[in-house]
Amino acid sequence: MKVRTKVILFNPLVTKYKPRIPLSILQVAASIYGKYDFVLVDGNRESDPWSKLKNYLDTGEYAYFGCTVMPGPQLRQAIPFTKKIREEYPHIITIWGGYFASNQYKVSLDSGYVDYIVNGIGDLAFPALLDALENTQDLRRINNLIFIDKGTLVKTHKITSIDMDSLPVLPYHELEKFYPIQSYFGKTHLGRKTTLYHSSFGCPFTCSFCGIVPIFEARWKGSSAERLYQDVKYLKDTYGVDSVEFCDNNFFVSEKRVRTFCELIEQDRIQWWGEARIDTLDKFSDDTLALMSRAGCRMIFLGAETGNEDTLKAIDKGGTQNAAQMIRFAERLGRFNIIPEYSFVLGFPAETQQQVMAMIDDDIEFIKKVKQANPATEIIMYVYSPVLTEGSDLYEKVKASGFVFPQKLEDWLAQEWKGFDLRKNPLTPWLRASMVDKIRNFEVVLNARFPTAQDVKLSSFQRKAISVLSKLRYRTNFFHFPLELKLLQRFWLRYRQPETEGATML
Ligand code: B12
Ligand code: SF4
Repeated sequence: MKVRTKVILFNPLVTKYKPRIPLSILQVAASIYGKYDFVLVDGNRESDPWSKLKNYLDTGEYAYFGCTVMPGPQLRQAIPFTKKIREEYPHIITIWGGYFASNQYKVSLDSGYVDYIVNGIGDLAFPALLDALENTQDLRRINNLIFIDKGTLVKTHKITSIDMDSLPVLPYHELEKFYPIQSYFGKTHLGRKTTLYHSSFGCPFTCSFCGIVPIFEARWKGSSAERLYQDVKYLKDTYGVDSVEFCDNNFFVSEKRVRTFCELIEQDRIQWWGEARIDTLDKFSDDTLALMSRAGCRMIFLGAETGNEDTLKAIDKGGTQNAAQMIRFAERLGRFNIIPEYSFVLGFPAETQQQVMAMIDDDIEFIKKVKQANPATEIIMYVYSPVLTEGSDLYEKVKASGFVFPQKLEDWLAQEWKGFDLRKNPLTPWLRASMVDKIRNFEVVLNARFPTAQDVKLSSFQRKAISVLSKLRYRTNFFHFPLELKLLQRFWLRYRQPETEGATML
């Protein structure tokens, strides 16, 4: 084994609350394990991450800075730190990967301080890139790269799937050299020690609002059920993990894979959560749903998006998802003791302001119907924030409205763009403040009327009290200025928001 030049792998801060295991950089680390020396820096765990990076860089031993960048908060460290590295350590080669980097590659490379983008799957591209740079080989032959060569943007061939079973087990012991690994296994409503696990890339669908589509182009490939089980069992046996969040974009694509996994895990008493589509899951037999429940499936995140049939078509939700099915399925899943977690996207564009507002009102009514069918259904509400999905009708509409993404990388740090990817403050020309207020106020009342089951800190008295207090507002659709609820949520309940802090983790 020849150890060459050292690599820094950086996970910028996402959340200060109970950080999750930084899977993106850990998987990238696995791809060079034994070949290149690396250090892992987790911005979620460092009080002063720049000093940490600087200390490493000052040793003069490092040649590469690899940074994972998803949209939103990670930009606040990814952008200034990468820029500073270029200014203070110009010999360091900077490489970005992750969903922001892949979707917003142009603005990233135009900054002049991001040298290479790994576009989508990084497991083969990253070691190949390092090898090529070390040996001055042709980069154009490496898949999944984007870079600027003599002023021209080069986008190499992109693979959109990979044999997941061929990937090495993640080097958890390497992470432990930098951070106590047990501190990543947080307490959630699923269990005492919950971890994240990622078992597939992509999604077979092409919803036109979704950031997965431009990267994976409707491809999905998962590991085998056997490999999945083996890895979860390893986490249980080695670290005492008792619950898992499967953070795949679409965990339930294959009923056969899910069934086999459930049969294998059934005796292990692991509680778990995953993401699915309603129409896919509705095709699963009662027998499979019952098996999932016995095998520890406690909650499933489902993209409901909207109850409006025209909008479902317009956003290319595809498949066979429809409003009646969503209501029926919420009730059906409840029968198996699995909590449906329905996610809605409100505020899509329409011809007129009245139409936009009418769609928001319809969605509010629809959410109330879902709650009636199964009150245990958890509701997550987002305001639509455009994603660069060139060519889709939706994106054409977005462009026609006058919406433009930031033209300079640093513009993403401007105050007005900070809430954009959190889908809180989407800066879309068709949305008026009154519309965003209505969505947010409804959310406050809804969350008060039905406090989330995911917040294990809330006592039953607190749940009951806030629920009773909001009953009248909810029943009469009076959502204006819910100040009393906001104050209680903030100061008494210290309420968490699953849509920004993650689906289930505390
Ligand atoms: C876990 C997770 C989080 C965690 C934080 C993770 C962390 N880094 O600490 C939490 C829950 C906090 C989170 C928050 C948000 N998230 Co998030 N998150 C995820 C999730 C579910 C898993 C990420 C992961 O670990 N994947 C596993 C790894 C192995 O895969 P990967 O990241 O793709 O990495 C591979 C390649 O991309 C590449 N790569 C990645 N990084 C790098 C770096 C280098 C140097 C190289 C070479 C290669 C490389 O190589 C890797 C191996 O092949 C993804 C969805 C998904 N399935 O990936 C969404 C996802 C990335 N999140 C997303 C978003 C938008 C957010 C938010 C900004 C908004 C929101 N409301 O969800 C918030 C931020 C809120 C806040 N307050 O901070 C979107 C991005 C979509 C887009 N438009 O581009 C995704 C895709 C979810 C989705 N389907 O919409 N998130
Ligand atoms: S089903 Fe979900 S993950 Fe798949 S393309 Fe649609 S929104 Fe994206």
